[in-house]
Amino acid sequence: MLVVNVVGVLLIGFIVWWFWLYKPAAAIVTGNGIQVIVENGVYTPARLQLPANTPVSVQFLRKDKSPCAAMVLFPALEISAELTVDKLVKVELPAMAKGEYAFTCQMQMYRGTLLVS
Ligand SMILES: [Cu+2]
Repeated sequence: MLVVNVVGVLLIGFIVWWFWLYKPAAAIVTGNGIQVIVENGVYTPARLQLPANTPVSVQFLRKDKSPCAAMVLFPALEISAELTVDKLVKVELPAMAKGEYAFTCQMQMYRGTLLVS
């Protein structure tokens, strides 16, 4: 019983760490844009470092067939795009002020962040 509880606590800890605390290094986006793979519940890369006040394009390649991955939303920018499996979908991002902007699937299971600086 104790073992079960310990495993449970570790599992919860891992989930908290994975979904809220873990912050992989940001990929730097240049004028050529960047490609983001949508697979296994994660955007790769999930953190994109962008220059402020500069429009950039992000190409999404969806490899996940589940309907969860079908949309990508940038709520703060009022941008959304439908993603087709195995097809590159280009999303043009406008010039943005400095700050952090989230992008997610429609259920917010896939999560990414734009770091504009
Ligand atoms: Cu989803």
